[in-house]
Amino acid sequence: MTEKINLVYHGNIAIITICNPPVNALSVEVRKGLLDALKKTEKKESIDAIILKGSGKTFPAGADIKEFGLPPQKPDLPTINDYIESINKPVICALHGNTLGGGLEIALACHYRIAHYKTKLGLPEVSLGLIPGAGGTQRLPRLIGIPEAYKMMASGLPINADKALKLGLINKVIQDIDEGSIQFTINLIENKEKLTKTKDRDDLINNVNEDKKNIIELKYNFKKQYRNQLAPQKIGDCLEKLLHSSFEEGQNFERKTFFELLKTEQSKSFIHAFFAERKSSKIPEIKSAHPRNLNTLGVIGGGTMGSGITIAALNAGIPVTMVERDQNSLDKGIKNVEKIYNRDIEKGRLSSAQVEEIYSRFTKTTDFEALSSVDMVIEAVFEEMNVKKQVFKILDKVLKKGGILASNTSYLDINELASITSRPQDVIGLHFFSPANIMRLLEIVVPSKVANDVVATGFYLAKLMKKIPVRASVCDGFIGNRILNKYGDCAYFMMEDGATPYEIDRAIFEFGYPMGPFQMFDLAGGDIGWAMRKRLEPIRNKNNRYVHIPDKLCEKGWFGQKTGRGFYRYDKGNRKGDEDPEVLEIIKLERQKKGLTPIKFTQEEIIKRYLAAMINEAADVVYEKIALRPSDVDVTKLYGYGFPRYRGGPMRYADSYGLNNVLSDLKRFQKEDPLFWKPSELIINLVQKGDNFESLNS
Ligand code: 3H9
Repeated sequence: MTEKINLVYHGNIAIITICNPPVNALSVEVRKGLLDALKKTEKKESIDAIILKGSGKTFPAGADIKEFGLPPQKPDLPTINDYIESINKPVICALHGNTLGGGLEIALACHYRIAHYKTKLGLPEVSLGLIPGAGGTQRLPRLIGIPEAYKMMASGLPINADKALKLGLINKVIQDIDEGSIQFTINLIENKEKLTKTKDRDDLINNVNEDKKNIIELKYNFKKQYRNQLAPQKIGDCLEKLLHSSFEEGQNFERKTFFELLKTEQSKSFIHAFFAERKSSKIPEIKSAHPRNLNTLGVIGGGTMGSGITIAALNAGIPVTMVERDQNSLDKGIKNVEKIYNRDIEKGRLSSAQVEEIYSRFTKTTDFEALSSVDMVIEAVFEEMNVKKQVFKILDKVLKKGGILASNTSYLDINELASITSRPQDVIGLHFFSPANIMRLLEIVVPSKVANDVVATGFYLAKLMKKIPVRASVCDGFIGNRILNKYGDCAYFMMEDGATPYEIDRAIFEFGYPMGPFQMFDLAGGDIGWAMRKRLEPIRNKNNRYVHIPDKLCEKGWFGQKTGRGFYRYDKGNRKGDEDPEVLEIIKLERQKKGLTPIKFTQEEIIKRYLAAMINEAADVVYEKIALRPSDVDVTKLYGYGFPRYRGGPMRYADSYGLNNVLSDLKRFQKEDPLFWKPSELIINLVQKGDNFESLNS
């Protein structure tokens, strides 16, 4: 056999194992080898049954995504699946690990499916902007019924082995893949079980009217839930086809739809995001260094960030010592942590015993000396340089040699913080996003003097916490907030120039964001931006345009949701917010003060400006090497700022929109405000060379 396929015989049973680490993706060599092995074993008279398995960690986790976009190569997966199904000997697949996508589609075509009790089974193609393309939409409903199959495929979320058994997706859950599959197969042979082909089953799809109704209803729900996304709707189309066609016609329709989707910008953007988030942890520092020990963690501060970081670390199995300056603040911090765990218990996500076990690793104190032996301390105190410096001075004294001092600052200069310690090589920025126990992005900010193994430890911490790390160099706001400031300003300018905050929010929501910038400012709290603007006031370039409207709202104490008023009114706990005529009045007055005649902005124009501001600043962030590569900016914006994943991130969006188009938009806007809209050198250079951001990702 090829090196990707291993074929051995166990008496009258053939065992075919797919060996394509790390996830046994179904590349062309795997497909060729698999088909050869199947043909060989089918012909062999001494063989009564065939077991299909995956080596290492998993049964195949899907098609080889790297092959998407290349000319298709034979044999294709549907052909293999049809072949498996047609074999007149039982084909049993023994599943384990992540049996996903094309991997699960192979399983669906087998005559029997048994799974190790820890197996995850799913059809996650929607997360690549695709639909299952090897019979999944036609076979899965025949095994578990249309509503369950549609939910599974539209969400893309895997289910566990027990649920799969309950749904009828698998025949048995086993404890040991090798022994269990052989025993199961011996029993089958002895009992001379009749073969059932999935494609011939119709017992769960014979209620056409009821199923039609279900599909229409689910399609409608998924349209809202997966706003603007093509694939969940297309799965519905395939299910409708299934109701009125033969298996073969249904499968052909599915295949055609799969290839149509593969050509879309949505699918290309999703696939870009998949690889971008895996690339972000490939950084130069890690090549030459190993992480330091990370067995214990200190967290300073029990506010929203400190308690979130504490929970993220405890959940990752790391013992945490939380330090606060006095007992009162410490009690609040403990309450913040307990509130989250109590909710986990209430919702059944964790048992009381599990939470007790977690608490046994949680130490709370007001004594900084308690940090003397921890491996890393993350400070999450008030966002003010002097406060942080005081904390770092204490840490410098208290922390053991080789201990790591991390700051959770979201803007401040970590080089400056490092410089007041005697050990700048041990100082790093770990910028968590709120709520830190939920948000997956972690910006790892690399100051100039930090040691490589400290950076490696930051990435290791991210891995333990199951976060998506992005490396950033030091600048005001790092990658994410620096870019946010720019398009935040752009939103303010459009507001002052004539658009209402509500029109801007609607346009950005339509683009695919979960909310617009003004809703986001209200959610985050206007006071935070206000404090930052005041901090930057002395060094602000007075030639830059400045919009006073947000300050006017803050002066009234309108900080957003938490005060019941911001750009919106949140009366009687209404969290969605109502448009506020008084805000519009304030805007009008400010315009009058500046002698501005309001301009009408179309939705398209709002999006163009907002995105151009974002892309231009992001290009500078790459040009100045604050981000290692454009795809790291995409990951930051996707995971920390709600950029719609089906658009792949701002840099991927810029490539699909055309960098020359971005540049001409910038030049048009530049006529109004040459400073703000000055095109990034990087964009100019790339357009001159006919290149795009993607060319800088490798
Ligand atoms: C499909 O099947 C279409 C069919 O319906 C129809 C076909 C006709 N291909 O994530 P990890 C790489 S669509 C190629 O860090 P984990 C990944 O890039 C597919 N490469 O591991 C990484 O490479 P590197 C449907 C893949 O343990 C390395 O493997 N399936 C693929 O954290 C390790 O990955 C999916 O969408 C692939 N399919 O998570 C599943 N998968 O080391 C996609 C991974 O160079 N995969 N790689 O950075 C996953 O969700 C996760 O990888 C998995 C393991 C959960 C399996």
